[in-house]
Amino acid sequence: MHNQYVAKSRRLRSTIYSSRIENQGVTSYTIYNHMLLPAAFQDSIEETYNHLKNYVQIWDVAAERQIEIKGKDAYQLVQLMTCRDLSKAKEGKCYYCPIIDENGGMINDPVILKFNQEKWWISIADSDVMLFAKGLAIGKKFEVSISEPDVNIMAVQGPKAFNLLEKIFGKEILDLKFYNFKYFNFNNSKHLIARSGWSKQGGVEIYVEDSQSGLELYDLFFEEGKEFNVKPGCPHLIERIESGLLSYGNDMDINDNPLECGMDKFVKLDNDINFLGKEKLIQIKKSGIKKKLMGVKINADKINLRSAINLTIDDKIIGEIRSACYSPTFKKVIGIAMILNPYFLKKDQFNIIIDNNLHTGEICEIPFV
Ligand code: THG
Repeated sequence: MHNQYVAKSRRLRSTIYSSRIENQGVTSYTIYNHMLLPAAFQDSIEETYNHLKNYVQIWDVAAERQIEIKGKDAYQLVQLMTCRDLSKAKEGKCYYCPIIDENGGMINDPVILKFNQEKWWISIADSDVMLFAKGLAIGKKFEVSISEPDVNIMAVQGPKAFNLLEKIFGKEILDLKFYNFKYFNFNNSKHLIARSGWSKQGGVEIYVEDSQSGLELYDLFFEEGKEFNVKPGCPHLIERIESGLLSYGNDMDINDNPLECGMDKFVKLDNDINFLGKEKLIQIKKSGIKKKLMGVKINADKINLRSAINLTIDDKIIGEIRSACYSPTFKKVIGIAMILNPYFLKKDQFNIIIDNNLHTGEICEIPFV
């Protein structure tokens, strides 16, 4: 088998960090929001897994693009798109929110930042939320402006993240609470920093608006981080599956609703907020969901998913596995699977064929650890 290359172009946007991570040995990219998102560096997947769980990594996650909603009707538009109740959202806080269509189908699962009632950022997963937002705003004649500002997020993730951050931003950074954000000074520039990130190893995300200052900060992290064994990294397949962080387009898409995705705590149906698909979700909740995202553990030592694989019991399909990896912690393959009713209620053994070989597995809860 040969490796294929993705031909870069203006359409597959580079980030402000691309030339740096290419010097630092990035070996593969995926495309996310029409932008390069690093997927691997030279070390093996198990080496980078151990490194992320013990030290600190700097990630180019600029592909987590911001959709800015500004203006008199900004709150109304943001609330119209999500089933999470944002009516009492606080300034300076982040909210993980399902964005859904008129059928309750998942459009995206962004982190939403509230600056104030008239300014929000939607930090999107991989789908064109700006177009969806523009369509709704035009149809509803909302007084808003919708844009994608050139914000390039750099994540600092890992158990040593705050040792490194404290060296640069001082003790004040230690007071930042989970899913809160604040501006911090660096040289003569201000950077929005949120305590968040697509791993469960701790850390922050820096929403870089001043790219020159952001690149100076990037370089300084590697200089000051030597004593903490800092390395460049990227969202990690094994760590994110073990932690139960969902990946839009892989684990769920427009054919799945947030109740099927286990997002019940982000679905508000019993007050008077107004969002698309509310009636539909009320109906679905009443009649009960027909499938649900669950964890699976498979007695195998290798898997490389490119598309979903069916899971069966006595040759009957009980669901499909949508993301998977070999877990060094569980010493078997683990994955995220959409399991049909009633099988998600029972934890029966199932069969799966991987590369023409039959394996057995079991259904479990998410997160795994
Ligand atoms: N950070 C930022 N933007 C993002 C992501 C991010 N945009 C794209 C993508 N990731 C969106 N998807 C997710 C999926 C899971 C989480 C965040 C974004 C996540 N969930 C936490 C959890 O499940 O514990 C927290 C949820 C909560 O309790 O509020 O972190 O990573 N800026």
